[in-house]
Amino acid sequence: MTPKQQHAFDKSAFKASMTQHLTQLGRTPETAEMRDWYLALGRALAEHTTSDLVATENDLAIKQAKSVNYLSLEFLIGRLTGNNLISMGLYDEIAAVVSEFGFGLTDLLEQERDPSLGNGGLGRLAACFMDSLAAQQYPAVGYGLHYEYGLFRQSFKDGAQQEAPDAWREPEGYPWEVVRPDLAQTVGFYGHVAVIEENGHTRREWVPSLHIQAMPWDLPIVGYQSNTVYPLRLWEGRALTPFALDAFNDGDYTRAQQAAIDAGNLTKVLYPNDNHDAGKTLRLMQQYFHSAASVGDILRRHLDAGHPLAALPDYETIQLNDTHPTIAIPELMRVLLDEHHLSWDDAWSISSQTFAYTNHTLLPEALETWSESLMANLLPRHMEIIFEINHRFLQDVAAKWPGDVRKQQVLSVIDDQGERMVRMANLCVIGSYAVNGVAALHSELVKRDLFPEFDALYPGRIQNVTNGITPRRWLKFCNPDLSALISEKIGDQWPAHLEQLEQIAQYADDKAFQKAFMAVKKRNKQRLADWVKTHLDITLNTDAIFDVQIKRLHEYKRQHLNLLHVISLYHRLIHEPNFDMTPRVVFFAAKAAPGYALAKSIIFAINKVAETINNDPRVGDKLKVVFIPDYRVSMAEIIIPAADVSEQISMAGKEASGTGNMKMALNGALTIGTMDGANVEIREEVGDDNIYIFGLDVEGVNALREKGYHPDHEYHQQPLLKASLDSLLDDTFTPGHPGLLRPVFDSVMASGDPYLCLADFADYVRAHNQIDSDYRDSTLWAHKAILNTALVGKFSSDRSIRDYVTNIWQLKAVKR
Ligand code: OAK
Repeated sequence: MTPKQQHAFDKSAFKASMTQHLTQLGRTPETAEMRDWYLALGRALAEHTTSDLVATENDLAIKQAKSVNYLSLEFLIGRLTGNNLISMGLYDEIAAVVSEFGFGLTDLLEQERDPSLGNGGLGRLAACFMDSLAAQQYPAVGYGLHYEYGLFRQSFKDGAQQEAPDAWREPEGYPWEVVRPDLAQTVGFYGHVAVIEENGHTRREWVPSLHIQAMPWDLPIVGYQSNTVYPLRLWEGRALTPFALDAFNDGDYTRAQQAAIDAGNLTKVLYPNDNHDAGKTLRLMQQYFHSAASVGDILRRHLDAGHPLAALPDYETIQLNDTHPTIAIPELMRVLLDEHHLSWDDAWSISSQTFAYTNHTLLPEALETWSESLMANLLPRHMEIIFEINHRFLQDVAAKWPGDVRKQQVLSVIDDQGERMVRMANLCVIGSYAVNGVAALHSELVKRDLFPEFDALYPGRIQNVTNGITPRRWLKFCNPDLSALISEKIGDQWPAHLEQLEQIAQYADDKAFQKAFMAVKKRNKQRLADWVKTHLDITLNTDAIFDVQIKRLHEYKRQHLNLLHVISLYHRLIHEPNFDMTPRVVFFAAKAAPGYALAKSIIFAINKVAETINNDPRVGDKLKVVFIPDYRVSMAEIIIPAADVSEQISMAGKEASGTGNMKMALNGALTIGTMDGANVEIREEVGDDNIYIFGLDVEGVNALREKGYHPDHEYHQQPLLKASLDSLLDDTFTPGHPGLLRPVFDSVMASGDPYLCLADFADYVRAHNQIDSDYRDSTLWAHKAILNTALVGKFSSDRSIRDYVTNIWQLKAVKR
């Protein structure tokens, strides 16, 4: 318990509360199982966070302050119990309570299912940002969706990915969430626009033909060592009436329940696409539902606090996490125009000073567009408003560049080459007071390649905020031994001031510290090896290099380049009698979107290669390949502290930032990476000697494309590459079934190798050889690993949030 906290921890009261919650679950301490104890613990703790949440919400100082509203279709929060215990400063106290009941706290925490309410980077970033907002007490509300099923659970059948639904909530409900029926909203869809004549004026009003209730569920975001608790407010779709009474009375039970079935489907499941736009109607319905409910709640809070509408930008800012919540812009305009009867200019002035937009990708296939006819049907009034925004905007463009039709075409919200489409990113840039990329390089490319005309039209609007990660979850909680070692040296304030880690650098050559640091790494590797033994029955050598690539499976992230390196090592072990290598375990963990065929082929190939290598007695324990199924936050918490090498090998220009790169460096892993995303800034921080950079940079990629790239030249010129690729065609890895891995071969040969794996292969192998030799010098390696932990303080999400606060949001902290 920290001095900052108001209430002292009352152990016997807490034990009584847990027992009481067991009773509510229909159990006694004698009959309760581990899961019941976990639920009782969560519920007993949630009593405290809920009361702090309500107190924070009603705090007058917060109502009078400016807040950020973080709108995101994804919040990949991970398990809450352990993390909240850390933030509440109750970890040790609760461990003692739980042990008096006869359990270990870590075992109990293992009972929690991850709330996997996101796909990958963008969703996890939103979770880190909520943690940092609360830690630094910048007033904030997170708005998301209450998916009944999160990201699918992954398993493998004969090496191929299988998907199963992720029912993250226990039948008894998730212990940390609180439903807030008093704050429910109603959201309309479809219908028509009525033209109303009123004392000589005409006005337009949307008459939806379908209404769905948005029921908010609040999850507590607990400030580190404070009693500030902000809500992560997740909207659930519900029918306004449970059934149609007329149909019910007619005996047509199916029709009677249709509304409930439709409403329940709205937030049934998270779309499993990462960096890819699928364009499904139900997805647009989710987006609008999320935006409308959130905008409604923001306005309610603003007006309830007694502030005038015109002052909205002084009290509320709305951050759009990529373009997924863009429809909030025309929604706010609609409410201001049609419900509050503001003039266009007044409404636009408010709206365009309220929204800000973060871009998370340059990949063309991820840039959202919606068919104009689909949108006009689902949201007729919003489509009118978008036309009006665009009409006025194109007048500005014409004024700036008279007669320049091309500028009009690329900047317009409507793409009219082919089926007319609404470009959500253009709408975002036009409707926001700030736009940002997520790493220095990425932000430059947003300006130079994605939005050069917007950058010319609105100088200064496009900015950079480099991503970050929360040090509470990604060091203090997941790596308790390293945390204790650090605190011994520099005190225990670093989780809130990560730049203090720099003081560790002075111990990089201290023999005793090196020994302690590497002993921690070894224990973390053992913990992972034990997990692998238990769950996958593979025995690992913890003296081997633990070489880790964990992230969504995507062609641009180049897991198949890593695979080619693995195959090349295998090839050399088998065919070069004098080849020696430092023992290595190569870990992969990755989910592929269910509809992404090549990504699934790469997973299958990795599994087949792993099977062959792991069972080949000629390899011994020199090389093992482990694909950890069902990658998720709680798995990352075990893998990251155990990593020696962090694979960040995307083709330059494609990975906006990456955040796994930051997590592994913080935990003392060395990066092998391209000059892409935040790798560039990690290198700046840790120095060239403590990172392994390889491959083409953005200029190199562009130059090669200019010149003409021929992957078959690489294939014919590099014997090791050729041999590695050829083994994908024969039956080396699929005995008796040659050709099963051809899709991976074809992706780099027949399909032209769009992400230049073969062009970067030789330099990648060179960098890995350097790692192999450096790792043998354990003093050298310890030195480099320590410096990684010491020098990546910049990548705390606390710093990212301060950048947003100072350069974009203009908030003041409210200390409670
Ligand atoms: C997901 C869906 C659509 C567009 C982007 C994403 C996404 O997850 N992008 C990722 O965002 C992370 C957080 O900013 C970055 O670190 C990753 O590089 C980027 O791919």
